[in-house]
Amino acid sequence: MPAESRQQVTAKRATARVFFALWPSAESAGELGQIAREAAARFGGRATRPESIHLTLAFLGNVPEARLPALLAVAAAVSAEAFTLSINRLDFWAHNHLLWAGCSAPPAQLAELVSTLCEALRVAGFKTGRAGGEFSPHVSLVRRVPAGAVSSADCPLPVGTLRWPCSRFVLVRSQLSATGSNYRIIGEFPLAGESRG
Ligand code: 2AM
Repeated sequence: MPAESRQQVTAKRATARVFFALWPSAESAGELGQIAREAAARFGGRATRPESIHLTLAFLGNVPEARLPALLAVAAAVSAEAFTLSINRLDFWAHNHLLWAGCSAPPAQLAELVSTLCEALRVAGFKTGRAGGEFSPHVSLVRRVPAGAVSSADCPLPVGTLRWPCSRFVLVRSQLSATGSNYRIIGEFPLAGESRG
């Protein structure tokens, strides 16, 4: 095969691992990162670095790079309201050894954003999420917590309620490496109005 057409074939096959997320301010990420470090020191496992802390709205997995402009256009056309998350609890999923933070009462606007975004993606031919899985809003703080290390799940956040104003959502590209995932924001999309909640 001539070198040029081999390059063209490679370019066509290139994919990007991507997901849509809410990204915290540096301040909120710092506070959640501190909680993650303390929990990892206590229970074991790997704390999420502050710069990687996020809440996933829709996970797409590997998408052809050639489809990224279409993906950005779908998200740019989504109209949804701004809101504020009140992160106030820690919980643990034994099946994937994940300690996470969440809200006891997620705002209705969060579910609306996710359903509007996922429907727009579906119409545009993009597949999202875990097969058959419900959307469970969570912020992953410690991965690979050893089995049996966490005895009581669902406790209040040690710092009380953390307010996370959400006035935009983002498209993130994930690069897997030996030390974990590196994330890069490749698109930002505003939410309408003031972040309330
Ligand atoms: P997790 O934190 O619960 O592992 C980047 O990997 C982000 O996408 C993470 O927030 C991760 O969730 C989420 N993610 C990874 N694979 C996923 C899948 N198959 N379905 C839904 N979300 C996924």
